[in-house]
Amino acid sequence: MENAAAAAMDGVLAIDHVGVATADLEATIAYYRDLFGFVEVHREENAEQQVIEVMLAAGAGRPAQLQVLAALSASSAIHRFLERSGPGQHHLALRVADLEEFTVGLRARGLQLLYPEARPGTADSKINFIHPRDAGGVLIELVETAEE
Ligand code: MC0
Repeated sequence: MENAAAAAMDGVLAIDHVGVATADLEATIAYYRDLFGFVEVHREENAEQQVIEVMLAAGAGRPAQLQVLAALSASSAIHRFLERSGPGQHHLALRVADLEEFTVGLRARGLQLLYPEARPGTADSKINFIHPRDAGGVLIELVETAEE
């Protein structure tokens, strides 16, 4: 992992969400709802990623977001993750102001992103990823949310 302290990237706005992989979507949703009061705020199938994802939120202004993910097919990264590691924390999503600008900055620092171009994410967002081997074992998603 690169030590970028001397020239930190500008443009991270928030932790957008934490992704949780599961083979049992409804049981996982019920767990976070019944124990912590998370409510479902969005549900979507992402054909490109081959996932169904459900965004859960808690807190006034919904600062806490969890994205529960299940695989739609064996070609999904979520399927591979579940096979290898079982259910659990899958990725950390950082919300950035401008994904294109941010990725240009990362590439200038020699970092590789998984996709050459941003891809569609939840609720019309744009997403890209940094591989866990380049990020201390954490799959980092970068997300630019759609204009409200
Ligand atoms: C794999 N590894 C992980 C990991 N997935 N480490 C931490 N967190 C994860 N989620 C580690 C393995 O343990 C292994 O470590 C190494 O990575 C294997 O690398 P690989 O051969 O490239 O493994 P693959 O084939 O499982 O692919 C990993 C990769 C994949 C990150 C490239 O998961 C991927 O393409 N992710 C991006 C897309 C994605 O995650 N989609 C689902 C969320 P060792 O130490 O054994 O080498 S879609 C989403 O989230 C959207 C809907 C949204 O938010 O809007």
